Amino acid sequence: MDTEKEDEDDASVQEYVARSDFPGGGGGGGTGTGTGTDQLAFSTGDRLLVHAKPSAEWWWAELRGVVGYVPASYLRRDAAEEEEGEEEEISLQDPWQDEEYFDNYGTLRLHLEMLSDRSRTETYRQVVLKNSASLRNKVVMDLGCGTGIISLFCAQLAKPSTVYAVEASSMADYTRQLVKQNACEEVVTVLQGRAEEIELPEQVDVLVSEWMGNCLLFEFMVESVLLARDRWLRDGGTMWPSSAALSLVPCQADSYYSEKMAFWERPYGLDFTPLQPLAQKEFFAKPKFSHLIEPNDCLAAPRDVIRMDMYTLQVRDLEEMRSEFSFGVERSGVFHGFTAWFTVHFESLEAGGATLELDTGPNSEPTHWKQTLFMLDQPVGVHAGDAISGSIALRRNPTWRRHMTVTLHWNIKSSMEDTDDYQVGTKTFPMWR
Ligand code: J7C
Repeated sequence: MDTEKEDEDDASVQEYVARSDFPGGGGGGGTGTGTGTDQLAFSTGDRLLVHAKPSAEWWWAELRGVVGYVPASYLRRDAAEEEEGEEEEISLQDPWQDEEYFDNYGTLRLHLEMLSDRSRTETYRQVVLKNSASLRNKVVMDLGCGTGIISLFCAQLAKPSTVYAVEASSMADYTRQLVKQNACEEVVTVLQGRAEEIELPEQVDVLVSEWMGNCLLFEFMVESVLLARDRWLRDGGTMWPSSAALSLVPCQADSYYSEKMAFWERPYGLDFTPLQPLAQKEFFAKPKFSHLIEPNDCLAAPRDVIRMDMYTLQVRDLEEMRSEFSFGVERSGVFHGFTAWFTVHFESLEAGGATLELDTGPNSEPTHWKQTLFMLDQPVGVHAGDAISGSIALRRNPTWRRHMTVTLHWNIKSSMEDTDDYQVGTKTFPMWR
């Protein structure tokens, strides 16, 4: 026996402790199609042996004799064994990555993208316009105002007493100039700083913000909005948006599947299928966030799976949001994955006034958010009448506070009379850590 080698191996294995639950992606049962990811599930406090660190984000680990990939940021070194420097290095990094985040918003690229999104920007304009009478003499906070467009709409279309335009990035300098250039400085006060840290001389009547990210929650700017609400919104004040919902639908994604997976079947007359497992990892492990689903690719009627009331939602609720779903398949086709998008609602300031909404789904004008596609590892043929049920869980990364994973479980019940066949699967998608 080569003891030397054994010792070497042992030395390279490190014990880590789970900071949080991770549901993994294996699982399954039934006839089992659509599973097959090699992620390892674990619970808070589990001790895992890490054998290899093939990438900064995904490590190869062992728990009770089972091996699989685990997200590195869910693990911490056991305090007793901690190697000098390592844990400290992580703790020195900002879990919010604010420097990078606000640097990005200090350039025009993202502001151009947001302002060019007509349905987004026009919805906020309509909200101000339709409520202009009630906004008279009101105090407004525009959280994360960017170039100040919403604040300028308020000053231009209504007569609020003050709008506090809060922006943490260096764009705030330009926002101040835009306010002046458009003769709104009597009404709009630009405050540069994080909304969590700024001081206002008064409570506000309306807290308006455009905080939504991919798949609604990514970036978790919503946390800043909730903290500002608790500190600065007066009793009985208004939140815009007032509520939000995440919608989900099982879908076909033929051209994406062909482009990334079927491609390897016979390029230039050659069999490249040994590359398919790699393609699955590279293209289907994370969601595709700039997807535009055709209404015809929806295999069932979409459902709202997560609902958020912006008055009652708490920061701790953001740690994990989950729900069950059940879809009746309405058209036969290929079930490639799930597509998600969001809608937000703006209640009227007037009793009985109409609620406005911004819908980023396939039946509305496309927005810069587009939709988010979650590909199964293997497509499954389905028929009209089949049922797809399951659950979705959005879990915030315990270390990196702007990131989350989305775990989907599904169970396909065939409607064919001669079979009681069903297939189940589960998959966890990091977004992006
Ligand atoms: N405080 C101030 N500004 C913020 C904050 C915060 N806590 N979080 C985000 N922003 C700004 C950011 O700099 C950018 O201009 C805009 O809000 C982000 C909009 N992002 C989005 N996904 N709607």
